[in-house]
Parts: sequence; structure tokens; C-alpha cells
Amino acid sequence: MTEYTPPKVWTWDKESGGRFANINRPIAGATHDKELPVGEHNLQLHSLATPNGVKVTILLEELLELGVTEAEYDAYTINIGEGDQFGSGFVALNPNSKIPALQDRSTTPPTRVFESGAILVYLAEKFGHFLPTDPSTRAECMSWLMWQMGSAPYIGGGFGHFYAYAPEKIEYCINRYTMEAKRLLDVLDQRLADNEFLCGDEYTIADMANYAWYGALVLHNIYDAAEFIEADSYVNVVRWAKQIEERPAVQRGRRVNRPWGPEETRVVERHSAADFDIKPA
Ligand SMILES: N[C@@H](CCC(=O)N[C@@H](CS)C(=O)NCC(=O)O)C(=O)O
Repeated sequence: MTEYTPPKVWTWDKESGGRFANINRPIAGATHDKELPVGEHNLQLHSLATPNGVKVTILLEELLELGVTEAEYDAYTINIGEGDQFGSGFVALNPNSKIPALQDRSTTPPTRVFESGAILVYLAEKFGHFLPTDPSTRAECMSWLMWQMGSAPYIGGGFGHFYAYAPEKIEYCINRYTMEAKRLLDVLDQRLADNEFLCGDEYTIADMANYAWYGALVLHNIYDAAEFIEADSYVNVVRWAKQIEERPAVQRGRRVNRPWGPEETRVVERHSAADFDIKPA
């Protein structure tokens, strides 16, 4: 490893290298003018089917599965590799320039929500599902939701980045974040040893949020790391993630805003249930 002595003041004078280097910048705000498209429904989602994105589409599909027709939504794909998150319309919805972002046009003026956890709470409260109302169970649900929101940067920005995306394999960084990723998986595994879902018997937004990340680690070999972290050894997490993944709403939610994977499974834009019937030509 080459020795690096940080200068007195950091300057942005070279690309860091590695995947996503082209979209990383040390400043906020729009880089270009671009209005967002608007569909027919009150709920307008601008997102991508990454773990942070699918949390929200899973909840919307679960609400629709329950018959909550007001949860119908238009979903548009934000291509973060091409910098769509820095367009003026998107930045007006989310000053942090990250997917997912939601606009609810049923209110006057329209309500914007950014941060996936905040979107889950907003929708769960608006429609009265998947967030327990009893104060103690609600506290447990919020605790696991916030735990997920706090832990994702260690999994994605730390472990995933240094194990899979960094331009060089740095042992110190991989050790630090693998240690943390495995500790987090063990926290979840121990909780799920005695509980069907994170808050007990009830499937909630905390399960959706955590499934999106930890399900990807234990079932979908995200970062090509399943063997490295011994994903199969977290048997309770595997059991829980498989159970969640069997749900039709989860299967639909995972397809929305996904411009990759088998052609016939992609639902790059979603405007109605019919969009899931797309078949290859
Ligand atoms: N804490 C945010 C994180 C969102 C996030 O990191 N989104 C990523 C994709 S998973 C993104 O939009 N990255 C684009 C960028 O960093 O420019 C949330 O949960 O909503």
C-alpha cells in the first residue's frame, strides 16, 4: 500500500477511481436543468431498483395487494450512473441527490419526501398499514427501521465499496467493514432466532427495509460476497428473507425501476399493474 499523508486542506483535483467515481462530487446541488416527468397518479416515485429503492416499491405493492387503491403510483427510473440525480427537478425533490424520492400530489401544495426510511413511514402512516400503532410495538418497528438506515452505509458504502468497487483491495478497509457487516448480520440473526419478523408476529416496514439490504446479501450474492462473509451461516436471516421473498408484492416491487436483469422481468417505468405483464417481443 502506498503511504498517503493528507494535505492541510483537501482538494478535489483528481478522480478517486473505482466504480461510481464519475458521479462522486464534494458539492451539492443541480448540475443541469431537467424537469421530471409527471404521471396520472397522486404518488410519483423517482427511483432505481437498488436496495434503497426497492424498499419503497415493495411497500407500495404491498399496499396495493391489500386493496389500497390510493397507493397507485407512477414510478420513473433515475439512472444514477448517468447523473439523473443531479437534474434540477430531482434535486427539488431531494436536495441530497439520491434515490428514492417521492412526491405526493394529493396534498396542497404537493408533499415531497426523501430518505427511504422517511418515505416508508410517510406511506405507512398515510394509509394505516405496516407500522404498528401500539406505542411499544411501534417503537420496536421504528428501532429496527432506524437500525437499518444507520447500518446501510456500513454495508454499502463501507463493505461493498471496499470489497467490490474500490480500485485496489485495501486489507485494512476490507477487514474493518467485513467485521462490521458480519456483526450486523449476527444482530439480525439473533433477533430472528426467536421472532418470525423483526417486531414479532407482524410483518412491518422494518422487515421491508431490512430485507432489501440483508436479503440481497444472503440470497442474491450482492457484491459477489456470499462466500466471503459466509452468508449461509446466518440461518435465521436466510429463513426470514426467503419467507419475505415469496410474497407476490415483494416479487413485483423488486422489478420496478430495474433496467437490468432478464429483459422480460424489467419494469423500467411503472404506471399500473399491467406493466408487470410485459413479455419479450
Ligand atoms: N439514506 C438514503 C441513501 C440513498 C442512496 O444512497 N441512494 C443511492 C443508490 S442506493 C444513490 O442514489 N446514489 C447516487 C449518488 O450517490 O450519486 C436513503 O436511504 O434513501
